[in-house]
Amino acid sequence: MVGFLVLALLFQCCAAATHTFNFTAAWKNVTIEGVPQQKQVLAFNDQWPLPEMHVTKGDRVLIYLTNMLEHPRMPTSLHVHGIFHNTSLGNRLQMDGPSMVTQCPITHGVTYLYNFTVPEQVGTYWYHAHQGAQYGDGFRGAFIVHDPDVPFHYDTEYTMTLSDVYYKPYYQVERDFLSRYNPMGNEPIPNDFLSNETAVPLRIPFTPGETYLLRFINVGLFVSHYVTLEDHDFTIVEVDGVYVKPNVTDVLYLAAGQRISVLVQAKKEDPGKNYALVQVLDDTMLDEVPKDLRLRAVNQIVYDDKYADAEDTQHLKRSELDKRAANDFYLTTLNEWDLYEKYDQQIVLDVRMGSLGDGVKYAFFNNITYTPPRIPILNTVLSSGKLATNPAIYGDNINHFILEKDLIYEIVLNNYDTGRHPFHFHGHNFQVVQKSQGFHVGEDFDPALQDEMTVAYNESHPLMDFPKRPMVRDTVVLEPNGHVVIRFRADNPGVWFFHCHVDWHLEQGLAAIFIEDPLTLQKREKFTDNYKDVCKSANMALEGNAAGHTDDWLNMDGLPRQPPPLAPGFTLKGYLAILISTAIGIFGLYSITQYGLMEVIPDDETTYNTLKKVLDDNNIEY
Ligand SMILES: *[C@@H]1O[C@H](CO)[C@@H](O)[C@H](O)[C@H]1NC(C)=O
Ligand SMILES: *[C@@H]1O[C@H](CO)[C@@H](O)[C@H](O)[C@H]1NC(C)=O
Ligand SMILES: *[C@@H]1O[C@H](CO)[C@@H](O)[C@H](O)[C@H]1NC(C)=O
Ligand SMILES: *[C@@H]1O[C@H](CO)[C@@H](O)[C@H](O)[C@H]1NC(C)=O
Ligand SMILES: *[C@@H]1O[C@H](CO)[C@@H](O)[C@H](O)[C@H]1NC(C)=O
Ligand SMILES: *[C@@H]1O[C@H](CO)[C@@H](O)[C@H](O)[C@H]1NC(C)=O
Ligand SMILES: *[C@@H]1O[C@H](CO)[C@@H](O)[C@H](O)[C@H]1NC(C)=O
Ligand SMILES: *[C@@H]1O[C@H](CO)[C@@H](O)[C@H](O)[C@H]1NC(C)=O
Ligand SMILES: [Cu+2]
Repeated sequence: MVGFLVLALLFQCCAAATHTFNFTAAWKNVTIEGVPQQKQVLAFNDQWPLPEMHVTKGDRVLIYLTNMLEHPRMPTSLHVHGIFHNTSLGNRLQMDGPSMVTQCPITHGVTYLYNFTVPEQVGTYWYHAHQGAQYGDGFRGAFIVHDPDVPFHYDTEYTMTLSDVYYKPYYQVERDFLSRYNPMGNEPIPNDFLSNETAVPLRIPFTPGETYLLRFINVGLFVSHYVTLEDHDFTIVEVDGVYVKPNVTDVLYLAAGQRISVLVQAKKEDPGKNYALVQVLDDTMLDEVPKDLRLRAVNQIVYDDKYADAEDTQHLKRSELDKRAANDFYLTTLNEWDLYEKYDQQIVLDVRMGSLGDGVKYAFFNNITYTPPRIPILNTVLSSGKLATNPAIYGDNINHFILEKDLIYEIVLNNYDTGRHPFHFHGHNFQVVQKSQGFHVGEDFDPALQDEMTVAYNESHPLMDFPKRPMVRDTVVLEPNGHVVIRFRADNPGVWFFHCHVDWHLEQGLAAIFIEDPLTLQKREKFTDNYKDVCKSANMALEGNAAGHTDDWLNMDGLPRQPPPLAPGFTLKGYLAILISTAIGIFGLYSITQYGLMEVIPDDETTYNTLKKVLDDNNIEY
């Protein structure tokens, strides 16, 4: 037995390859096929789209990332979505990537090395910037972990990314979004969407008789996508890096961050035509659907270039797509991971949207909007000794929970909001043990009625039977006014981000932090010199509490906190009224002198446009 183990270890050591990627990130203006204007993207080594990364289970990955963003300069970081960085297996948490959580932001001219192995995972992942909503501007790509023992057969594989696209740089879109001139918090409407980073139909060659593995990844910032394929079946075999019992369907639904891999059996003989692989935008997520917004892409499964392009003859309606889309709750993992029958601790997270005193619309878990601390949370964990288990040293604005080693946790997510929220957990997969449908999907709503409209989880009256072998994944959709209940074992010491993968909502603060078994983490995790240099360049201390203090660990002076609430009795309507009367004042002025306007309008043309939109949307004449 021991001999066998040694052999196995030897085999692992020598068979594992090292993949080195050396990337310099910089802005670049590119022409995306089908997009009518140049788009500024984040390129690697002057190339965009970014490369797919392919590795094999057990391999070491070295990604050198150098920040050369200029005009504007801004920090960056890179996260490989779904990878566990399991410290029990020799990995390091400081390679996970979310800025201000497990690392300091990489500032201009600085290089950070992401150095990790993938000892226990296979399947479809992706990498993206984890700094603000930066990945929306193209800092994203597929990360595939090949399995030497893949449990199904295929001849050829294709990866296909799905995303939304904004023509303006993300930071401009975000500035208008998180603004008091957008008091309803309407999410920015994308200009278009992309299939594998282009806005023209993809052409995917098929050979009769072959079996294809198609890996779909939603790498977008916001909107979910449906995918259908004319006259062929999808057999789902993998979801978020987890093998599932083959499940045949003809409609897939992918929210931001999610992956689904399917097998497709090509026709046995040349069918004499091509077929439509249709991608449909989930427009119920948009507050308003502009008439000129494209909602469908008809990609081509090409048996022969000489055949005419296939059309979307089915043209499935939204209701039909919803009815037919595979429901992940009813999938079963291939390795039949039994339900955690009981939990040790329950954490309830109520999702709400609301305005704070600055007039901006925020997102909350239990009325707290995630506000990054002064120094990365990992720095606080590693420098605080025994105090690391004391929640007080992390401040009161990051929605943190200290988890105990090996306990089973249940997280209940109740959605007091009409939006869809794909929640992603770093460092873990979780069991999805309850998942309600959406309520009032796409309806107009009165925020005051959210509580009555919401079907929160009632533990003494669950909506559905608990599955014996629940679905396991790393990103799950919380439906409008519904709930989701997930369970996991705290078997991966770390500081794990839990957040909505609609990045606009993350920017509004829809995030929590799970600080898992920090004392064990302290024993395993040592900062590399490179990590320390990155913090030094970012002018951030390696030690201290959330506010950066080391003298008094409970002193929170200078801690970044959410803005104060709206003054009592000061309703959103009231706020809007003041805003509008101010606007009318300004626009009155506008009719007098255009120069005057330029001086009075605080910001710039953008503000002018958003104000105009507020007025127009409310049918206010000016
Ligand atoms: C990465 O590329 C840069 C620019 O070509 C080079 O200066 C640097 O030495 C490379 N780093 C590694 C680790 O290969
Ligand atoms: C891209 O184009 C915009 C608008 O013309 C310009 O402001 C920006 O500097 C350009 N960026 C790069 C990297 O060339
Ligand atoms: C990557 O990490 C491993 C494990 O800690 C270490 O042995 C190796 O030297 C690191 N590689 C580089 C290039 O720093
Ligand atoms: C998408 O683009 C990548 C290259 O970036 C390519 O390897 C892949 O095959 C493309 N997928 C499809 C479906 O065309
Ligand atoms: C396939 O998925 C559907 C839900 O989309 C579910 O009802 C069915 O039981 C699943 N079948 C298998 C074999 O997993
Ligand atoms: C959050 O705010 C809502 C609405 O103001 C209130 O009903 C609820 O009790 C608060 N929840 C918590 C956990 O404080
Ligand atoms: C939860 O379900 C129990 C049992 O059906 C019921 O008595 C109780 O009123 C429900 N609670 C809420 C808040 O709906
Ligand atoms: C991390 O590795 C340990 C040891 O193999 C294992 O028990 C644990 O389940 C792993 N955690 C995760 C999240 O994979
Ligand atoms: Cu969300």
